[in-house]
Amino acid sequence: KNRVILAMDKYIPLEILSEIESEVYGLKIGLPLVLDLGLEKVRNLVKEVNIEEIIVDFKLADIGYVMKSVVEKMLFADSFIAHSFIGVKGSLDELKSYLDEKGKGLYLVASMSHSGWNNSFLSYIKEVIKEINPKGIVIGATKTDLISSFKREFSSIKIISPGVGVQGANYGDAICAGADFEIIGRSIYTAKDPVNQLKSINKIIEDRVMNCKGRVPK
Ligand code: BMP
Repeated sequence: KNRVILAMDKYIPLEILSEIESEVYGLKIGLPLVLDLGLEKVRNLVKEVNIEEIIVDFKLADIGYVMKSVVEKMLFADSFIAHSFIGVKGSLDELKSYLDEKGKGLYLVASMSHSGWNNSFLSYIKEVIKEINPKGIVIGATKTDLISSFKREFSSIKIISPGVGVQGANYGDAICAGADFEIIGRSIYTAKDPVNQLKSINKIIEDRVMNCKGRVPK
């Protein structure tokens, strides 16, 4: 089972992407990529690849109307990431019902990977997540305890986890703690040979998961 979501914040040529597609679960499209290539080229690139889930990550944080105006231009994706601190009424509620209507998924940011993220809003963020009931949440791989506690509290919500590799978390840590997928960007796309790099990462994760099984919270 593929456990990696490739964070594409920089352009990766189609020849490489087509070798990568069978090795990843998902592709996360970042704002830098869209600003570099333009929307049309991103749309065409996505059309050419065969990857289970295409996630657009602009970390939306706005009123409902504006967030809808963004996602309606990107309905080639399967799902979208938004912040949760923006709250429900007039914002996430409108985005969620729009995405539901279009058959698209929503991920909410629960806790970011960088050291300066302030977890004092965590109980509020949990309230928002409960109310919105998104397809998934984003929790930094650098915070494995939080991953486990969210997994226990929100067992049906998928956890995707960035911060692996360049940002310091070890491959497989987040999954052992209960995450469903690890989001990995620079460690793959800046590698000399991204395809083989990804294959070795997958192997490390697989070995790690074998050894942590049983301890992965259900
Ligand atoms: P990298 O593996 O190159 O560090 O990339 C991590 C990816 O995950 C980036 O696309 C970034 O936007 C995203 N991300 C993160 O690093 N921390 C978070 O808390 C949330 C994120 O979405």
